[in-house]
Amino acid sequence: MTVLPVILVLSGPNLDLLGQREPEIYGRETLDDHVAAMRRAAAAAGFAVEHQQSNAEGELIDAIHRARGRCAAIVINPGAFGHYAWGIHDALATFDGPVVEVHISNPNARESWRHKSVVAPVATGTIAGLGGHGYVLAIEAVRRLTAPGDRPPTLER
Ligand code: CA2
Repeated sequence: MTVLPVILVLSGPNLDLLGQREPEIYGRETLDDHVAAMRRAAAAAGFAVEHQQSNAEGELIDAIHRARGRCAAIVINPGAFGHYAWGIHDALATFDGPVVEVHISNPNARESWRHKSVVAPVATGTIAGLGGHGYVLAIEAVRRLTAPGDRPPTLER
């Protein structure tokens, strides 16, 4: 049996409510829909997806700790934690593989308190404002970031 490398996908607070409110900002798809799309994209690229949603910062930090040395990459939509949760920043800084930050909306086009990301400084890259498609793009980014000889030029240094 082949064991596929695992991408840990983390979803922060309130993202469990996707599809139920504010569809004009976050779309009509549920979090389960996004995870299913990521699993399909990941399987096609030879990865497995492990997903965890939590409304508690400590649970997300624990999940990042468990990923160290075990998961190939982390894709994280930290939700509102992304704007102030330095514990998540510090945990991600201890992770050796690529970290892709995803936001469904474009926080930079919204209220000023959403303009700061404490995850961005420890992320390999950020995808924002592209709706749910950003999640699938994040899987493609992980594929490229983990493929020898297929890394974006800015990371070849
Ligand atoms: O655009 C994103 O993905 C966000 O990470 C979503 C967060 C927000 O605080 C960030 O600034 C940007 C909020 C997620 C809340 O999700 C809801 C889902 C359904 C209804 C209401 C909120």
